[in-house]
Amino acid sequence: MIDRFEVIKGDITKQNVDAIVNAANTSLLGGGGVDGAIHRAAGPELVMECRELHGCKTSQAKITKGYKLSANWVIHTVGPVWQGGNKGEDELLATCYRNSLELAVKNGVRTIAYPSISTGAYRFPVEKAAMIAINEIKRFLETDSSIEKVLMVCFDEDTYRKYLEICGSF
Ligand code: AR6
Repeated sequence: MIDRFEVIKGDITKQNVDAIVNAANTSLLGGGGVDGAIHRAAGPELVMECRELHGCKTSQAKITKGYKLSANWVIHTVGPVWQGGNKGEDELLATCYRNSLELAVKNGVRTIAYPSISTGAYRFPVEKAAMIAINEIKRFLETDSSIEKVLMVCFDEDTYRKYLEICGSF
């Protein structure tokens, strides 16, 4: 199972995988951070398809094509905004990972890359988010045999180190 999950440092838009996950907002119409980078790399057709989806609730996931990306699919999920930890943030974040993985499997995705959902503009503490992300992905891989590879793509050094550290402790 361990070889089916890997933490790397890099740019998610450059990954050669079947699907990349977007840390979107409820409008699904784009934004800053990884969302902005994915929309820029995919081209304007992505937002056109997103408009047809009429938004997405926090912790839910929706799928579109990848357009100019090397990935065939973009799975958009909306992480929780960190509000101190007593507003169900942990469970909402865990549900993002579960829902996006389920949607991936339904669409025949075998390789998938994740950004660190909610730890940028949404201010979720990175160590806590890493625990939740890695726990959910590993639990999913234990019961699923169709996903061949899950990459956790960390953009900055600090996030990368924290995910590596948490991954090593599992
Ligand atoms: N590849 C991988 N990770 C990236 C990239 C990239 N190209 N660019 C940034 N990151 P954020 P959130 C990292 O703020 O906290 C948007 O405006 C970034 O360093 O993108 O879920 C949406 O529209 C951080 O570690 O997402 C929403 O409004 C991680 O991705 C809101 O931000 C997540 O940071 C969502 O906030």
